[in-house]
Amino acid sequence: MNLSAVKTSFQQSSYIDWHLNPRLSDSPNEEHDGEVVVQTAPPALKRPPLYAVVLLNDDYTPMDFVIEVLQQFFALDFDQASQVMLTVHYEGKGVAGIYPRDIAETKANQVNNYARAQNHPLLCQIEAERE
Ligand code: TYC
Repeated sequence: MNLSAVKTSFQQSSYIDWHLNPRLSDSPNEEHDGEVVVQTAPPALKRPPLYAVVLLNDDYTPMDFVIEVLQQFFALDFDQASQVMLTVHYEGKGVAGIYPRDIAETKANQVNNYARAQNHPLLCQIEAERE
């Protein structure tokens, strides 16, 4: 069987997928010899709403531990982590990172669980970002 015979038998088989069919068109309302032509709509994509993962200050969690957490769970380098830790220490709270909801919730839970496991009162919460 040569290539064109293979193509013909493929087109005649039920394996051909409708969106691969060369009769389908990108331009709207086209008619080809009375055949109905289907146009696929572009997918409507929206950015997911974002949430800030926020660390809260307390009087007992060691500064070194907060810096370690920020490096470990939020991929900050030492200088960035120190900045965020000091913002929390002096202003009461600070943003560790901004993510879609599921990721923000997971990170906040991981931090809270890790802090509890190490017997520190450090608290992490998520806050919806303004659109
Ligand atoms: N205030 C703490 C201290 O003086 C340090 C600290 C920083 C605690 C940030 C929590 O999220 C925090 N040891």
